[in-house]
Amino acid sequence: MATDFKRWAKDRQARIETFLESRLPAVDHVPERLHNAMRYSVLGGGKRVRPLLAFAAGELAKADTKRVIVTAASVELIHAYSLVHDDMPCMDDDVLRRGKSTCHIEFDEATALLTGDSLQTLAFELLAEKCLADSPETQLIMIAQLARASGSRGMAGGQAFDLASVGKTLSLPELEFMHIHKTGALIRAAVMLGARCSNHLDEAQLERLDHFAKCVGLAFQVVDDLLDAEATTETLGKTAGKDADNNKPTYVSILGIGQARELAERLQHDADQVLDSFGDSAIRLRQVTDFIVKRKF
Ligand code: GRG
Repeated sequence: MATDFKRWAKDRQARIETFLESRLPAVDHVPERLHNAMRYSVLGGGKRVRPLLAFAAGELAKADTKRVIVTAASVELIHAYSLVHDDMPCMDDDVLRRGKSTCHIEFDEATALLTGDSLQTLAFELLAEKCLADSPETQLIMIAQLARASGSRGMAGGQAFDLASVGKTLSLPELEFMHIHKTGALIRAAVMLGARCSNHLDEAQLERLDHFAKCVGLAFQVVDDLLDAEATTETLGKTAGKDADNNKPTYVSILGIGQARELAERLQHDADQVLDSFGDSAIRLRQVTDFIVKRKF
């Protein structure tokens, strides 16, 4: 089964890469430097966790794969934009991402800013393409869901909370609030958008899926904190140990390694339990969750 998942994930990662490759503007289109930076920041790296979740949710909902690819790519473009901006000197000020120089180091700050902006708008250009759902109304819901997940009541809001919390002591509920927004909102959008590519699931099922996605979003962040504390820069492809260096509150700083690991496992258990009612059709979602919790990078 593990090999089967590896093959499935590799296939979906390759498909998303090919699709993104085909939709990112070519480097010989003006402005060449910006297009080059966009392709540099998106292609050839990253685990593609959000697209994998969208594919897995799409399979649960028996959605047309062609629709899911476009939808998954739109979520990945938002993610890539957030990484480019997060790495800039005005935010996390990092030099390494996905095993190579960050965008503002490879290009320059202004180009990095425009790269993030352009990836964000390209995401919505894709999500507005014809017939990604069974009805235009559902597709509008999907567009609104991605917008909300990315903005001040989602990822950008979580980032603002994060920037304001450096050097402070946060309670566990405050830390959870921050991560539900900063990381969780986009992970939740990936799952829900993948599922909405068909109208196979009813509202009660969508609600259960949303609950699942919330658990996975938090589990993702707990593991991210553990990896920041335990893994090396070489394995991660980004600077390790930054949270402690920057005096950032994390699950590890609040709970310690052991309890943070237990929390990740408990969240995986909760996520799996929510999927019980879907039976075998949720197998890929279970496997992607397992990958998220057990990953080493
Ligand atoms: C700049 C609006 C704005 C938001 C930034 C997501 C984010 C908010 C910042 C990224 C900083 C960070 C390390 C967050 C922790 C979780 C996270 C998003 C890790 C990176 O995601 P992965 O592991 O990365 O999925 P890959 O490279 O595999 O795609």
